[in-house]
Amino acid sequence: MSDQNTADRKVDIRQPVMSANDRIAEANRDRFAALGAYVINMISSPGAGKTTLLQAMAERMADEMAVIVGDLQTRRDAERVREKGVRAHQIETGGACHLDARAVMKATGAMDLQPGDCKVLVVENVGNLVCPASFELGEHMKVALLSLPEGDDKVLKYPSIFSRIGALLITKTDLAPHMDFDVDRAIAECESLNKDFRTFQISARTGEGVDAFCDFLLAKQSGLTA
Ligand SMILES: Nc1nc2c(ncn2[C@@H]2O[C@H](COP(=O)(O)OP(=O)(O)OP(=O)(O)O)[C@@H](O)[C@H]2O)c(=O)[nH]1
Ligand SMILES: [Mg+2]
Repeated sequence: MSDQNTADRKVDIRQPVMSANDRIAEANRDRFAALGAYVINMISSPGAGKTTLLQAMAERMADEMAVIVGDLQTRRDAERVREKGVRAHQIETGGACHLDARAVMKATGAMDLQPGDCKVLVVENVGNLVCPASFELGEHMKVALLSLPEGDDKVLKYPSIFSRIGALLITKTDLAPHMDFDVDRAIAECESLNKDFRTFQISARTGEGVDAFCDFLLAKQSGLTA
């Protein structure tokens, strides 16, 4: 079979699947608006420090936040967040490498969140820099973490997520003396993809940048009702 014939026979099944997801994401958006919560979709490679940052955020705003966390298996991350006094729901995807809008809809139902229960709802996505970028959950903003041990060259290697984010969190900054991560390079490469994002340099270990990020999210939530 010629290449041309093979190309003619390809069926693009991605489009309808994405549309179904987008429809549910739209319903989530309505739900989040009714709750009055600012919702972020937190995305990074495995181990960049998402859950540790949520634990550090809980020290500042436990009563103002709620968390939905996705992993392939185990309830460990939700337990870690709950130990800090934050309402948290774990989604075990059973193998899927990303969360989709339906899973988040079911999770918000299971949590029975009511208007005013939280100002900020964080969805910690499955650790993966690729697949979560393509699935809208109904969030207000995608936030990506890039930790120093991963290297400063990752933004252009994984452009789909970094072109869609509203905040870039450069994490584990306490490790800077041991790493040759060029922060300016990572930011400049992100600016080449995306003209509208804020950068935060964060160490959940020392607390650097955590207050600033919490304040940023709370200001976003205030803006919802302003
Ligand atoms: N030095 C240092 N280590 C950190 C920091 N934040 C997280 N870590 C460590 O990094 C490892 C992974 O952190 P997690 O918070 O579990 O990362 P995650 O992104 O939630 O991981 P997944 O949910 O598995 O994708 C843990 O051993 C943390 O203690 C930080 O600010 N500084
Ligand atoms: Mg985690």
